[in-house]
Amino acid sequence: MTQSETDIAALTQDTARDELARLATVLADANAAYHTEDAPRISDAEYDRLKRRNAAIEQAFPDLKRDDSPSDVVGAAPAEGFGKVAHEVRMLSLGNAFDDADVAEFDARIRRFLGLEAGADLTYTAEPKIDGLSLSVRYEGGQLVRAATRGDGETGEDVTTNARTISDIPETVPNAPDVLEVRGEVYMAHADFAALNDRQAAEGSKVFANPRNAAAGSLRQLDASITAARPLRFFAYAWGSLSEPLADTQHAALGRLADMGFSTNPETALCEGPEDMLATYRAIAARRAELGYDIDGVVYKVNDLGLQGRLGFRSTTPRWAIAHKFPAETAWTRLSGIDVQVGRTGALSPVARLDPVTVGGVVVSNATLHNEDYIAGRDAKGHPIRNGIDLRVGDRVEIYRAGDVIPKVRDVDLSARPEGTTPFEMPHRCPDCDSPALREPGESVRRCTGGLVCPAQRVARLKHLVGRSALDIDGLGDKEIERFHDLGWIHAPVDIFRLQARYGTGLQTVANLEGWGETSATNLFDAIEAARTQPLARVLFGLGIRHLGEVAGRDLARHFGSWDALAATVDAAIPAASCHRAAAEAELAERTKAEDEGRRARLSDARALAWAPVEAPARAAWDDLVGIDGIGATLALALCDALSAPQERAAIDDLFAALTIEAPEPTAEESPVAGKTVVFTGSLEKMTRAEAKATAESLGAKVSGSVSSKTDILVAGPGAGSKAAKAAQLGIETLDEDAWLALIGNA
Ligand code: JCF
Repeated sequence: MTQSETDIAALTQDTARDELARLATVLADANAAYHTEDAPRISDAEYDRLKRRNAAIEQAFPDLKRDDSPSDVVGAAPAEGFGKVAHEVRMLSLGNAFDDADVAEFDARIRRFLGLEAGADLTYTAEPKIDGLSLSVRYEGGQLVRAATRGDGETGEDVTTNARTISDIPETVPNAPDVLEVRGEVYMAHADFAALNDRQAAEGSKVFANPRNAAAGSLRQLDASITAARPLRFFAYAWGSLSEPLADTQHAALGRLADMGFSTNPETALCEGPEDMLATYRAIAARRAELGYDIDGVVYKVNDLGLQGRLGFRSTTPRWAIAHKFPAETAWTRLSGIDVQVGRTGALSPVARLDPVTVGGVVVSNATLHNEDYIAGRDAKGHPIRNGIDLRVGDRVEIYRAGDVIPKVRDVDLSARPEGTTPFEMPHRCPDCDSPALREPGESVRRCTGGLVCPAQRVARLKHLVGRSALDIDGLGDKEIERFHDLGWIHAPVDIFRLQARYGTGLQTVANLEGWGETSATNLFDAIEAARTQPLARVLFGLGIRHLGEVAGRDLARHFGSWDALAATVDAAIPAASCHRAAAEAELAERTKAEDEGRRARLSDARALAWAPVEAPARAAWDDLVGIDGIGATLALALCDALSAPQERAAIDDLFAALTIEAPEPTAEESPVAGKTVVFTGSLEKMTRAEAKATAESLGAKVSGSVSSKTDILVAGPGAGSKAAKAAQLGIETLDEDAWLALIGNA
């Protein structure tokens, strides 16, 4: 049994359900980061591992499979800013094979499905799997009419204007079927990527982490002239809607696409069965570095299109194709030191300093070590990783860099451990400000408790505040923040808005600093003045409060409308926060005890006891906070913590005093649901939950996640449960989806 199978066998219904919930969140986040924000947060190998783990748990506990199971998801929903395109034929992703046995099983499965006799001929194509992003290009009457990204497989982004700038994508196609959708991969060649990054660096613009990100960032430009200036290429490998078939085989269809003027991969080969496929895989892997573009595996497809048709699809992947992935690239080197960095929220992050080593073509000298448990050889649940072996300075370690994200340590060679090493100990005081650094129960991260007293946290938070998604001040980036902070000119957030008054004229001025002049100083002061007027959501996000991301910033801004209203509710809820925490701790303590009949009762007793001292107004304020759709107890706690810390509170109040908050978008006053609090429950059939929420909010309604006496309307779809019952009990108006649509006037 492998490691992962052992612990799946040890899972209970409860732990399996919890883990599936966690995997759904982690994978959805990873998906969003990868597809929508062009900024991968976890490596491809890690992503694949988590997805496999999820599938394995689902197989062991089929009843626990979630409605939002990551197994059913392809890519992520389209980002805002581009038009949407519904794909007539779904754009699929591929299942993965990781070793020879998986490839043999792929072939065996197909033979079983088709009922082929042993030894019967079955031909496959094998081609390099390009590490780019997929695109569907539609031609009508031989003329390019539309190009769309994959998006979530059903709906992609309209990138027609951008795609027209790619020279591998012809504008007109001779002898094409009347309707032709060509699918393939947009990518950037190594040489073009290097030249682009040189250019970007020279201009002081963003340097891309890898060709895939560069290709994605270039294709998904709202300004097509930028795409035009980027050297993108395209390999065609599949098709969507067709008014007539292209050919009888995959290989011949690729030949036709090539005849029509598309680039098809010249490495594509025909294989007679698994042995041949594996030989081709090894040959392509051996030539990987010479190809001139990134590939991350080999794609095999059944060659006969008639057989492809019979094989069909599973939920998101074709049965007739599979991607045989390359293992993540690794290299061994020496761990020369472990530094501890302090982040914006005070988290102490251990960073491995490495003797520089090349991994997958990039020189690596640092790697993330996550947290102290990871270094000690334990995962978040206390299970052993690396067979429980810890990492010590001086160790020989194996580094991997799959998906070109932050390098990580995969393994350690215990036999090479020098004498006299000692286990790493995470400092219990902040390396920057010497405040105590504490670990909360159930958390793997140790945090500096210095808050704004800690220079490292202060600088990190100032950088966050002026960042693109927050105040977005031109000319005030990370470097400038560090400089002004070191000079003591910007200490608290509000100092940004006092910079001109204090250092605009006189002896010490920004203009007199090295590298600055009158013009650049004036430009900076102008940009700061312009940034005084801000939407509430951006400022809330910019505060850098834990768990308060962009989405939560918008939700809170919409719900409260002003800082004063939000602060009043949080202030009122502060007594409830400590009770919530006490209840959670009591529950945690109870849960670690043996499972027995009385546990449930004791859990609810513990909860009731902890909540008993809370007065009604605090309780109401707390419920108001956590009742906002998308705002949970975790964020509510973080808000209470931030606002009850005197220094921090003063810094925030000062900042708001210096700002002008933009009036929120006027909502339709005459809308029948303006000002009403609406709750959606059960399944909606005509729109997604997200769309329903957005529509209601655009009509001036507040959307809440739970039913309370403040709820005005409950929209209940099929499968509505406890919320519908509670609404009935409270006498709240309940509508079905059609009645809701009729009410808002677009049934
Ligand atoms: O190169 C690729 N990334 C690639 C992706 C190649 C293929 O032949 C594919 C693919 C995704 C889906 N074929 C399908 C059906």
